[in-house]
Amino acid sequence: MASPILLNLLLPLLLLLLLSSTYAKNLKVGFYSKTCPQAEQIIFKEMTRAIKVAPSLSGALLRMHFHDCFVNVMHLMKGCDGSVLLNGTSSSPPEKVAPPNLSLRGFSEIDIVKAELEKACPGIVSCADILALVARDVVFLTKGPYWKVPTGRRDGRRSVAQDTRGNLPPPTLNFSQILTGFFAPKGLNAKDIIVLSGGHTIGTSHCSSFSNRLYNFTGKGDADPAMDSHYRANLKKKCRPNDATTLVEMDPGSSRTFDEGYYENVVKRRGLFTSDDSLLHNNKAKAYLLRQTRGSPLEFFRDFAVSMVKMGGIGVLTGTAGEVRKQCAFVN
Ligand code: HEM
Ligand SMILES: *[C@@H]1O[C@H](CO)[C@@H](O)[C@H](O)[C@H]1NC(C)=O
Ligand SMILES: *[C@@H]1O[C@H](CO)[C@@H](O)[C@H](O)[C@H]1NC(C)=O
Ligand SMILES: *[C@@H]1O[C@H](CO)[C@@H](O)[C@H](O)[C@H]1NC(C)=O
Ligand SMILES: CC(=O)N[C@H]1CO[C@H](CO)[C@@H](O)[C@@H]1O
Repeated sequence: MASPILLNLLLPLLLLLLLSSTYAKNLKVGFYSKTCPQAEQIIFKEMTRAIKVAPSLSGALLRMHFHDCFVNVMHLMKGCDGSVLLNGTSSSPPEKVAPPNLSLRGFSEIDIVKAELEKACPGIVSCADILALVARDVVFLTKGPYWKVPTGRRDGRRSVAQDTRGNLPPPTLNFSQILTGFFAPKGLNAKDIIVLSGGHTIGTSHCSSFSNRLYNFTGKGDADPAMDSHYRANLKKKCRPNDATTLVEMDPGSSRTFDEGYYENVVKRRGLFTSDDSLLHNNKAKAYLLRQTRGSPLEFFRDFAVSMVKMGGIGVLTGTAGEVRKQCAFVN
């Protein structure tokens, strides 16, 4: 039997080893270049097909990677580990059915990609990496930037609905609340919020995610005075009170094109969520917003790629931690 003294010495060392295997620096561009050289090509080809058939998937799939990375229980170092895709067991409902994830779509598209990868290179490409590569591809396919995605993530083995609470930022929060409550604890900073919020240039939102700003902002049946009144009138035509099903474009008229339109909207007080509008009330964010309204997306594109790589490194499992799932909906 090991002596308690030996254990006392070994345990911290073991923990250190465990933790170091979760550092994002262990990811690398081209991780599959020997084990599955065609992996990224297979994903890109399938995404090209899918976005052509169902353009609205682009927003859903970008958001899915964000959610995967942010559901991060600190003591378990869980982050971009594909857990958002798990179906769970009857005794523990999966992240999929937790309230903030109800609006997630695109699971079956991930299953299609995974099935093709399993055919080409069984058991090699993780679901967590698929989400990161798919997010990059949908941005590129909607005319946004392209970037090299560091890979080598492994899939986690735990998913409970409980995990999403307190991890995903609600749209009703302001900039400083999102920074201190959600981004900073994950190693992301104010600039990352400003830049990644630009992801709202594609995709749709349910009316219920912002209808408080139209109908009942302070609980007195009032509207949010911070929202442009013409924009509000238009939204009210689309969204009835307590409307849980209608979808609206987040960047009206250009919600399938990744561009700087989001920032132009926010500057015009046409950000959909309080969290979007709050960028206008932070000096650093406002300066950034204004620069993006000058007609060139280059600064935003470059920054978006950098912040996506950063986000993609949150709490990843690498080396021999976790596993490579055979099916993204189930642990092996
Ligand atoms: C900063 C904090 C954020 C908040 C509060 C937030 C909140 C939301 C909400 C409430 C929706 C609408 C969901 C619905 O009703 O269907 C949404 C959609 C979306 N979000 Fe965010 N989000 C944030 C950050 C991000 C980030 C970092 C990304 C990715 C880089 C992102 C990408 C998207 C996309 C693409 C959609 C559209 C989804 C679709 O078309 O189905 N968001 N977000
Ligand atoms: C996962 O569960 C959903 C219902 O929550 C079901 O529709 C879907 O078919 C399941 N996925 C798989 C691969 O069994
Ligand atoms: C953000 O919201 C919190 C809570 O309502 C408030 O205390 C804080 O002053 C707000 N920050 C800004 C910059 O508006
Ligand atoms: C507005 O919010 C208040 C407080 O949450 C609630 O009591 C009231 O019923 C709401 N009114 C409407 C029209 O939804
Ligand atoms: C698809 C699904 O799981 N919908 C459920 C989401 O959660 C709400 C409650 O928060 C249920 O009413 C839905 O049935």
